[in-house]
Amino acid sequence: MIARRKVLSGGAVFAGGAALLGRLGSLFTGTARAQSRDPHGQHPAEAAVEGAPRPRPAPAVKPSGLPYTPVVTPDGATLPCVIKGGVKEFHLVAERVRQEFAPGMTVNAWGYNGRTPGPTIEAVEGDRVRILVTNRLAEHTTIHWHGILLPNGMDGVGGLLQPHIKPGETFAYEFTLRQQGTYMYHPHADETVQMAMGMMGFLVIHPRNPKRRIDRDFCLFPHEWMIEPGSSTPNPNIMIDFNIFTFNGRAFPGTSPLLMRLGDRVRLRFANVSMDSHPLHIHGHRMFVVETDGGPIPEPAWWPESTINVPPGTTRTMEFVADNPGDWPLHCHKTHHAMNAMSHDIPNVIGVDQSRLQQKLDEIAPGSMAMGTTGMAEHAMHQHHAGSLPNTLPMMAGTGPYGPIEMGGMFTVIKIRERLASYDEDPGWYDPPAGTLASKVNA
Ligand SMILES: [Cu+2]
Repeated sequence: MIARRKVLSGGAVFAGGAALLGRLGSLFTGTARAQSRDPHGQHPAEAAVEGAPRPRPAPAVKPSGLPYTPVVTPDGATLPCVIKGGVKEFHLVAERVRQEFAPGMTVNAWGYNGRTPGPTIEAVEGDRVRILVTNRLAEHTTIHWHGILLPNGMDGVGGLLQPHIKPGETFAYEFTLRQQGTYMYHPHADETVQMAMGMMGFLVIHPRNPKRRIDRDFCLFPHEWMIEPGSSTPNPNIMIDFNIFTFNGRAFPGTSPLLMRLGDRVRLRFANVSMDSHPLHIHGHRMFVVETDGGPIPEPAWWPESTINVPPGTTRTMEFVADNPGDWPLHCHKTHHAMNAMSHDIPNVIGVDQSRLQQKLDEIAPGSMAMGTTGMAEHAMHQHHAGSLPNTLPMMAGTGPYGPIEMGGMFTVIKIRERLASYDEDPGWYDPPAGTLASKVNA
């Protein structure tokens, strides 16, 4: 029964839950892309620490003199700035974007500077920042600086606090960053549509006097979309029934792995402007909640978790020590959020004898298969029967060293290695030491 997914309900579903494999859309067995698109890959500060022995002491200032480790937005980018008269000036351009969520699916989204989420703005506590916002959308917009303590007139609420930024106009926002932590920017004009279409981004403020060293600092923006299979434009009118889930505008197996060296102290920053909470789960480690969008949490009050819920309209910052080598999943624990195109209004055939249905199918539609009697794993087994339905992603995707991974959506892999040539070079799959791999026994 492939019909669990709306992708197949568009004509390919048979009563009882069988579907034509030949109609399966955009199936593929590819693994996560081998190459990270880490925008800081060539950053001198990162290069300076390569080859350093692990674990290392934790000096607050890096050898390069940079007082912080630059954030990495996997599959995304960091917004450059120019310094004018002591003010860090950034330029955001609100615009429509065409973005590939994974091979086989490209989306007509809205975002900033050619991507969704928009590029990460990175600054230091105490900085004076000026952010120019040019509107290249066909309707007006504004930007709200979520969580930032600033003058009322810079808060970006269209109509209430400022005139809207009309198409073609540029507005300047300017304020001093009096805090540190993980914040975000998003429109406060036609909010439902503009955020559902992908308009959001991180605003990261590093502490002026960091208390501890961070080796890897990642920003991941979970988001959810309703994009009818075969179409390309997200439907902003949906409130609960989303079918595509992304980290930084990529859906597994399109998400780039997060690479770390054994012993790295890692920060993961999450932000959420979607309609749902996302309980983000890490394997093989525990992480501590160290910040919310209200600011840093005093260290004695940090609490350990393996799953941290990120409710709508919040940020959460976690830290952990990558002390366990391997390939560790990081994913939303709402199971439907760690899959691709799904539907929720199809018959349940688990335990149903479909043998007679299969006979009928063989007569009228040779090559089709009744599936779902024993569960859904068959879907992943038959991913390779790529079909004709364009521009969507299989419910369960990805292939690992031992077979189908059977995941999608908000799913990525943290790769921790004792030796890693570079933070930008995928080391391949983990090779577990002898005696540490679950295996079949005679029982
Ligand atoms: Cu989720």
